[in-house]
Amino acid sequence: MTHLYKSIPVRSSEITPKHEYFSRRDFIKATGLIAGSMALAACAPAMPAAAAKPLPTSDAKDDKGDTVNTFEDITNYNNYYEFTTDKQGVAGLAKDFKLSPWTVEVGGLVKKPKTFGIEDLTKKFTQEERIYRLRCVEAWSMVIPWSGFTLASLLKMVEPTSAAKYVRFETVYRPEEMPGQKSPFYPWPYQEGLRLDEAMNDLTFLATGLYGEPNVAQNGAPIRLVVPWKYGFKSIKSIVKIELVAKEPATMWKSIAANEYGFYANVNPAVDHPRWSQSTERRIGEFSRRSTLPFNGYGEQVAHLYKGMNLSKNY
Ligand SMILES: Nc1nc2c(c(=O)[nH]1)N[C@H]1C(S)=C(S)[C@@H](COP(=O)(O)O)O[C@H]1N2
Ligand SMILES: [Mo]
Repeated sequence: MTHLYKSIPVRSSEITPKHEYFSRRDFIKATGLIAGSMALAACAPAMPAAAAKPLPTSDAKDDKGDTVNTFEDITNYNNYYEFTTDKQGVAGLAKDFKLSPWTVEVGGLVKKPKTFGIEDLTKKFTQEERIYRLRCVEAWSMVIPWSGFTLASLLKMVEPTSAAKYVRFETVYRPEEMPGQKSPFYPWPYQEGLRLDEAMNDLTFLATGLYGEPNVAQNGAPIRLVVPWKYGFKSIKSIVKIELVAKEPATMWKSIAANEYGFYANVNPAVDHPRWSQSTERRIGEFSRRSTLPFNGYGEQVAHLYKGMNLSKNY
């Protein structure tokens, strides 16, 4: 059968570095708060309850001094194709997504395979906050305050065997709750992967919380991966399965378009996407574009993982 799969539909406004261009959201902000909330009330889905509470982390900064994005931006501008390809439509469609009961099966090449209930994961592992930049391959970015725990702490518990070289992740498959999964254009379920040393790096995080509260469905609740030095599509949402494997696993976007979305997908301003430049990005909430940093600004922690690899190649 021939591939029906579509590639990421990117509006030219997302990728053209034009200072005159304002997204609808920037425009709402620029025209003021009252007009903004009216416009949102008229056409945006209801906000989750957490938005009504005071948000203690709203002026927190990342390691570069960049302020976190608002809870509203983070939870209303999402890529989550299981629901829809419309970033501003995910929140509404994800409202009734069932977050419990939830289990994560961890197995494959490990000595102690185990299926964890989500409560085990949020209680048995020390939860910490990590403020990370998220750089989407479509050239927009945000700063997001997650909470959760390192993937390394989970992997250590199941004891990978010496044959384990990669980690494979799988998103839940529930087409009755996720209308996008009825689309024949994508090879569901969404799957992703990391090399074992990438998975064990201290930056690699399993997020269960956002803005000091439990995470919300549109951002990948109840548990999602966050790999901040890679393009956002590596950070797979709503995980039900983690498998240690010997060979590089198939990943969703690579299986759709290997020339556009590689397995490694490290943020690299020097390697353009075949259809657009990766040298700059639009930080959601800002008016002008900013330069994209190698490894999304995390090179000190991770560049050593790629010694000897040709980084000018799009892997
Ligand atoms: N299961 C699943 N995970 C996913 C996606 C998706 O469509 N499905 N989109 C990815 C992409 S392209 C990005 S940029 C981030 C967006 O995360 P956010 O909505 O929490 O900002 O999630 C990633 N994880
Ligand atoms: Mo993305």
